[in-house]
Amino acid sequence: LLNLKAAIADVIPKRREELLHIKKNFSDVKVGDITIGSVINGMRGNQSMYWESTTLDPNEGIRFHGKTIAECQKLLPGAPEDNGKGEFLPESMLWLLMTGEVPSEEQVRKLTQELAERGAKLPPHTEKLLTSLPRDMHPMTQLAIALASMNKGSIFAEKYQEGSIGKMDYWEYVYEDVLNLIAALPKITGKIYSNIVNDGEPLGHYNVEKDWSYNIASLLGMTVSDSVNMHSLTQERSNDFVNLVRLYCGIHVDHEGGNVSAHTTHLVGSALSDPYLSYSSGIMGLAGPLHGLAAQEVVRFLVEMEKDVDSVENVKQVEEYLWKVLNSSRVIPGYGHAVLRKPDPRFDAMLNFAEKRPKEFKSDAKVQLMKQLSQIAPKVLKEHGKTKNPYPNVDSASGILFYHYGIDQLLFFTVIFGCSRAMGPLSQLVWDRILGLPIERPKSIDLNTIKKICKI
Ligand code: AMX
Repeated sequence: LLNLKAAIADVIPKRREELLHIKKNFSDVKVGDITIGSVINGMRGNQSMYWESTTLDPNEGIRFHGKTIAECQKLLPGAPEDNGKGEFLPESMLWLLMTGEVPSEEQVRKLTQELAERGAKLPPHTEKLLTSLPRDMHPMTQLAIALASMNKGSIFAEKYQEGSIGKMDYWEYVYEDVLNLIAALPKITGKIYSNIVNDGEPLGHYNVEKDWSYNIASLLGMTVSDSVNMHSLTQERSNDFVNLVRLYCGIHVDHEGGNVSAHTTHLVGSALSDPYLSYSSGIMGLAGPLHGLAAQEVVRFLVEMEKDVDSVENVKQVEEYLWKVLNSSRVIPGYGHAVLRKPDPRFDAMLNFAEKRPKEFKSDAKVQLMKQLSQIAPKVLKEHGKTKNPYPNVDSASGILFYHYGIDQLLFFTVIFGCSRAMGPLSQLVWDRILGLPIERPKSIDLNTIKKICKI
């Protein structure tokens, strides 16, 4: 089956049957105990959400339908022009997330083409709205506004209003919205970036023959053939940048269901708000400094630290700098995680990207500092003794690599994260409707109830 929707339809009957069987026969089986600690501490460790495609192992990191990042890098198809030497395409990951199957080259080519065609034209009102926004408006606000505005064209919302579709068919219309939303992201992202750096004037062309990440790069002004080529990149460096976007977007798609952006999208969608409204809400959460905005915080941190230390080799000075931060009750951005307890394999993947290109990155002191920090900070954080995970998360490497190629608008990084993150939570939204999951409504408890339970 070459068409993604048909491939999903093919696996639906079996999955529906499995979940129905579990619901009918095992609904009373206990998953775990909820403690008072979990209630007042951000629901940590509380296993109470169903998530279809990814799980986060505290030690091994993320798995996409059971596959690690390294396995995905081996198995998922890349762009034809890279001849197997580049990164896998986020389109390949989207296929895996939606179907649970590794796609063939041909399936990925078709999906790439379908997304490129769907994304060739933004709805005129969204384009106009983006043009009208203040140039200094927070890029994530611009993204959330653009996505929410696309709800005007939601096929699911329209069909639902008409009352013409049954519950088991909702997914088909949600799917259409989800694909249209993901397809629109390169143009929206390009428009936001050009609002910030070029007074709204386009920095590149949308090329319908190319893949989703290539178009993001082009519209940021970063390809040789389809952009104004903002930083006079050579063909080789431009190809590397496109592959950086592919890698970054391929591995940020999902991090199981409980993180703020994924959970928000799922929660809002459970009220049957359409995918545009649901993901726009997820984007609002991704904008927080403890979540997606951390990449920007890291770049700022590295830029400041580089000014303060004589050399990246000066371990003692770097340690002192870190202690200064910790002693002033600030966090070390890019370190720690709510679930992970080991270095983030996504961090390793980003670091490997730089390590594979020594000529490119060796003389970039900030990139070297990022690498050096991943050796020093865990020791300092362990000594500090508070954080449960003293190791680098993905954000400690990602922003600084974009910065290296000249994307220096720090607040903008999270928009690229927002492009990638659309794929996981929105695949889940399709599955939420396939499986007929209900509106979410956990029970909250007040202080008196807590005291009663604790007998105090
Ligand atoms: N630097 C200093 N202190 C840290 C720390 C860090 N990097 N990470 C955690 N801590 C502190 C916490 O603030 C908390 O202190 P408190 O008891 O005084 O409130 C204590 O250690 C225990 O926290 P935890 O259970 O280890 O982490 P958490 O689940 O509460 O929070 C996270 C997780 C990611 C928000 C936190 O580690 C953090 O703030 N990190 C820095 C920001 C960051 O890198 N965020 C990106 C996360 C990945 C993503 O979503 N993109």
